[in-house]
Amino acid sequence: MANQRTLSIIKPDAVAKNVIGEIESRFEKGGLKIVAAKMLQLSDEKAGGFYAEHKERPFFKDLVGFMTSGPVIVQVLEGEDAIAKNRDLMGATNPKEAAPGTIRADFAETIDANAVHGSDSPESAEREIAYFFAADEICPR
Ligand code: RTP
Ligand code: MG
Repeated sequence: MANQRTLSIIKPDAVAKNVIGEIESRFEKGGLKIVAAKMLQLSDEKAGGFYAEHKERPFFKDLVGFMTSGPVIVQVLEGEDAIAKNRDLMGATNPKEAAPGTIRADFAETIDANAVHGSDSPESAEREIAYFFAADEICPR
């Protein structure tokens, strides 16, 4: 599998818990490089647009409410098979089902506040990276 990029978000619960560094360390030790990053307070509009695929789901309103409840880190991770690798490091959506040693198992308690986001396909990675970053804000290295 070739070098890939994926969009990662450290969600408000993890930022509030002050575990940004510990989560970044998982990515770096897992072989992913941070090639772009910024801290943002998302608006309802920005968070809703990001999760547009879930617009009709019953949890959409709570999801937007949670994602705007405090600052997030949005970032681009790069590496071999980065999309799948990131999701492996994150663990299952529901932290109660996440494998031991994954970010969600170690830093999250509920499916609503589950510490991190990661793109789920090359198509969503491309859309999500462009949603938050201009080309000149990404620094391959
Ligand atoms: P994410 O998009 O945040 O990386 O999470 P994911 O791919 O593992 O899960 P996804 O199906 O895309 O859902 C997005 C977020 O919505 C919340 N969710 N709640 N109550 C529920 O049944 C439910 N299902 C999903 C989660 O916070 C999930 O991260
Ligand atoms: Mg998802």
